[in-house]
This record gives sequence, C-alpha cells and structure tokens, in this order.
Amino acid sequence: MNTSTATARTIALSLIRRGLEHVVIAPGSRSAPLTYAFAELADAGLVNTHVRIDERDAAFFALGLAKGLRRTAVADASVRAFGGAAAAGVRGAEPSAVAGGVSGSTSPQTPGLVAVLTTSGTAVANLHPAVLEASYSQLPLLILSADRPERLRRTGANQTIDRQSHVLGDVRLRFDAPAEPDEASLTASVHAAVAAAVGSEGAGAGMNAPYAMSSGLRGLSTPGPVQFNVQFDGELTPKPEDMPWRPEVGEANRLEHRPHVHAGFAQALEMLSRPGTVLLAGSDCDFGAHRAGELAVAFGVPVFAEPSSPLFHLSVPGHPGVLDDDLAESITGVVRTGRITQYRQDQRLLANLPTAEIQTDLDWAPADEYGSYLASAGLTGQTPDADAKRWGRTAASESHIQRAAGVRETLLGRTTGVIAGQPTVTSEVRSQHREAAAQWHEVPPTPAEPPAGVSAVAAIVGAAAENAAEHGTVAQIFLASSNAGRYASALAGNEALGRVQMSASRGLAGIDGLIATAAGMALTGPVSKQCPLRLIIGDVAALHDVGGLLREGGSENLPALQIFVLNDDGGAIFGGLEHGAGHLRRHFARYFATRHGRNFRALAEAYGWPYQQVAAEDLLAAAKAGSAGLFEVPLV
Ligand SMILES: Cc1ncc(C[n+]2csc(CCOP(=O)(O)OP(=O)(O)O)c2C)c(N)n1
Repeated sequence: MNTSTATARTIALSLIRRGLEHVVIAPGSRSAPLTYAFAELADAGLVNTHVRIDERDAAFFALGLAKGLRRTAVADASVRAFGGAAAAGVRGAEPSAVAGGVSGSTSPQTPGLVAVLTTSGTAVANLHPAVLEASYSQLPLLILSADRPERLRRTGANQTIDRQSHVLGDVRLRFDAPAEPDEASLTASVHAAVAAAVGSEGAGAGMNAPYAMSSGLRGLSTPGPVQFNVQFDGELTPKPEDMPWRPEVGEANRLEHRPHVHAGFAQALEMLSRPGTVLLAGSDCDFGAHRAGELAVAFGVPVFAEPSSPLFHLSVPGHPGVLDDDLAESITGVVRTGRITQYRQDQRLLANLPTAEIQTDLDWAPADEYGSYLASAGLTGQTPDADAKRWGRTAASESHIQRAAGVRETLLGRTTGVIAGQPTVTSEVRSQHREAAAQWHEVPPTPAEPPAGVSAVAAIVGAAAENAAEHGTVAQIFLASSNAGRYASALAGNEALGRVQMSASRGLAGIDGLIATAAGMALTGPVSKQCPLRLIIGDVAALHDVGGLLREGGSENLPALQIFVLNDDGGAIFGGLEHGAGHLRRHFARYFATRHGRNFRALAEAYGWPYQQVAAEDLLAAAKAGSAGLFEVPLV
C-alpha cells in the first residue's frame, strides 16, 4: 500500500472511532487519498459523505450539519427531561419549581462530529468564513486540508501555500502532519484534534501532540473548529489490490464534551435572586439556555431574548422598546446566556452593568452534578413564590415585571391574529403590525415597508407552528441575518412559540453561506419532509449564497427545507440605520441597499429547486403545506 493511502486510512479510521459522522468533500487531487478512504467507509455504512463543489459552501454546509446535530441532541435531551409534554412537541414545559427540570433531566450525548475535506491552495482559504462562524458560535468542526509536501513549500510550486496550516484564523488548534508520518504520532494527533474540536476534558494537552502547531490556541475548553493539515507526496490513489477497503472499526471511543458547573454560576444564581436583574438570552446557546430559562422562570426574572435564542418564547415582547432610559436605569445586573448581538440596547446594558454568565455548556453538565449544586445553594424544590419571598424580591422589581407584562399583553393582542393561523393577512392586521412595529422596534423607514416583513414572518412562523402541532413536534425556523430576525422579534411572547424553535448564525452574523448552512441543518436537525426546516432570508443574503442551492442529485433529493426569500430589492436593514438619513440618501440605493431588480425564478430553476412566487395572502398556505422549494415573497 502506498504511503498516502495508508496515511489517509489511518486518519479516517481514527476519526470514525472518535465519533465522526459526516464528511463534506470538496473535490481535488491532493486530497484524493482521503476522499478514497472516506468513500470506502461510506460504502461500508460507517460514515455519511456529502460532495460540494465550492469550498466556501462546503464549509457552511458542514457548519449546518453540526448545528443540526446539536439541535437534535438538545431536542432529544428535552424529551428525556420533560417527558410527555416535550415528547408531544410542546416546548416551554419549564418546571414550576427549580428542582422540577433537574430531577428528570439527563445530560444529552455529545453530538457527532462533522469534517470538511479540501485540496491544497486557495481551496483552504475558502473555508475561512464558516470556520470563523463555527469558532464564535462554539460549534465543533474539523477541517481536513490536504497539502503538498514540505519539500515543495517556498519553491513557487503550483497550488502550494507556504504556510497552509496557518491560513485559517480562529481555529482552536492546528496540526501539520508530514508526508511520511509515523502511525502512532498520526493517531495521537488525530485524537488530540478531535478532543480540541469537541472541547473535551484534557483538550489542552493536545498542544503537545506530535503534529500540533504551537499557535492557533483559543478557548480549548469550548467546542470549535480545528484544522488538521496533512501533506501528501508521491502516488495519490490506492492501488488495485487495496480496493475495496472494508476495515474492522473495533471499539469506538467517542469523545464527549464533559462540562462541569463552573464557579461563575454561583454569581449568576446570586444575581438572579436579586431585584433588578434581567436575563439576556442570545443566539447559539443551546448548551446553557435551558438551565438559564428554568432559573428565570423559577425566580420570576424578566427574560430579554433575541428571536434565535431558545428562550425566545419566554421573552418580554419587543424588549428593545421596553428598554427606555427609565427602565434601563433601574436594572442593576445582567445574567447572560449565549451571544448577545442583535440589539444595541442589550449591548449597552452589558457594557454598563455587572454581568454574570450562565455558561454556554451548562445544559451539558451532568444532571446530578447540577442538581447537587442547586441543593447546596438551598434551591432544590423551591416554588417560585417561596423563592420570591426567600430572596426578598422588592416591590420595585415587581413593578418592572408588571410593566414588562403590560407591554407583553399589548403586543400579544396585536400579533395573535396573524400567528393563530387565520387564512389571510388582512390589511387591518397589517396596519396593526405597522403600529406595533413602529412602537416597539427600530424600524427601517425606507426603502422597505417593514410591517409587510413582520406579517410575512408571522405567517410563516404561525403556519410552521400549526404544521408542527398536527405532527406533535416542534417547528424549526432558521432566521437569516438582517431584518428577518428583527421582524421575528415582534412575535415574542406569543403562545404559538411553544411549538417553535428559531435559530440563526449569530456567531458573527454574516449574511454569507446561509442557504448552505440551512441545507446542512435540514439533513441533521430535528426536521422531516412533513415538518421541514424553514429558512427566512432577505434577497441580498439569498443572492450572496446562491451557490448554496447547488446540491447532489435531482429533484428526488431535495432536503427537508423551505426557503422563503423576502424580496424587498436590496438590503432594507441599512435604511433603518444611520445610512437612511436624509443628507446621505443620494448614496443609499447604490452603496448600501444595493438594489438589483432581480427575482429568483430562473435561479431556482437553474439549481433544480421548485419555485413559487407567493403573495402575502397565500403565504400561510404555502408555509403550512411544507413542501420543499424556494418561495419568493415580494415585499415591495
Ligand atoms: C458576509 C457579510 N457581508 C456583508 C454584511 C453586511 N450586511 C448586513 S445586512 C446586509 C444586507 C442584507 O440584505 P437582505 O439580505 O436583502 O436583508 P434585508 O436587509 O432586506 O432584511 C449586509 C450587506 C454582513 N453582515 N455579512
């Protein structure tokens, strides 16, 4: 067997034994040894392979697979924790006492690992946007980059970057395996790479692994991207006598992310018990949000959640609007879970007030460890009322909660009509939304008419919730960056959200790679053909990642994904920012809104997606039917 094939097979098999479930392959010559290794393992049913041409989209697709796996793991865990209610599909079955969710909960299993494989050269650099998003949203992602051998570096050889293992910033750890590795060192390095990616105990020791590079270290205790660069020299294809390859996998030793209850949690608990504290819940925080939500409910602490937070259904509606100077001044502390990126009002609170964090991995903490921690703090079994007394909540803080509740009622009254699933979005509801949005949100006055966006999102979410109710499950919505999330925030507090889980890529909130990410999530997330993932995306973001529509296979291979493109002919969000001001207006359309005048019919057809242009009044029906496709919703 030639060295390249042996090296590739050692790497591939070690990865499978450590929990690798999916490999996204972008074709190339230098990476061929690994491609053949994974192709054989896929034929043996040991791993799932996916092929994408554009490395940028391959990486975003892999990111989506990782997001979907995490979502599924959390959904499974909440079924175990909350039993019947969650199994029947109703989220928000939070316990009425602190101990309620603890005694029954089981720590979820660490989701499987996803890798993306590329050839050498600029192919590797194309992975960077998704690597950055994975880093900031703490998603494990293994980058396998094939490289030319050391002897060709700095010689001007084709497709040879001098320091390919340093092209990707923000990886947790990077490796550079030589073209003639020794097997034990190679295996030890692969194990260290997986440990760093999943953030398992002892990941820090990976720095000393044989082929680890000294730099690139960042937050090794949390999951994230890791680059495993491997040099191949000589023959790059297996010999006839080495095919097929049907190895014995032997005993898998899957690595787990094993978090513990961090010391900082005590501070968060202490703050939650004090009047004047609010819980800020951001995106991508599946690992800690559920615990934080239990505590907020038990303590009666107001939740200010972004729409893509798992706690959005608990949020005070339109909270940025509630956060006027008066209220902001009376808030004395902030407990944070997840990344807070969407509202400037929240950022201001974080910048100016004492802050504690419910760690992003707390949902993963062993239930008994978490339970005994709460018991030692005297919290187990407390009812909310007893807690409120025990912790001496003052009348002042109560009045803030009431005020928040008042806002909630007002806005609820205005949104229920749409989300309850009435057949058409009437002009009356539309104007109610206009009013509600103007009152509680940063509304872009131009160029789009924001209420149409709010109504559209409400219709899609409402239909998804009904669809999920019929199938006894929870609807999955993926919100693109830009206005989709802002429109969705108008729905906070609505009962129907108990059947809806929204998510987003808010690690860095790019508008790139979102179709590819959603396509990945649709494969591994808790969705089905009957209850698909629904991506809500603006036209600019959709055009940015039009390549994400490219997939393997024909129309029979459509993922469980509905793509709703809210087309307002440009980046409407900029109109609501400083750029919409009168004295800057003449530069607005070209340099910020980027009006393009395109529609998506031909694009969808070119990429083999069913296409439908949907008027506002038909949106509920289209979303509820759930059939895969691209649905263009004209907003202007
Ligand atoms: C990769 C990347 N490039 C640029 C931006 C800046 N940006 C933020 S929103 C936006 C426009 C989005 O327009 P669209 O998707 O149509 O959504 P809308 O604003 O109309 O809701 C741009 C260019 C970004 N966030 N990420």
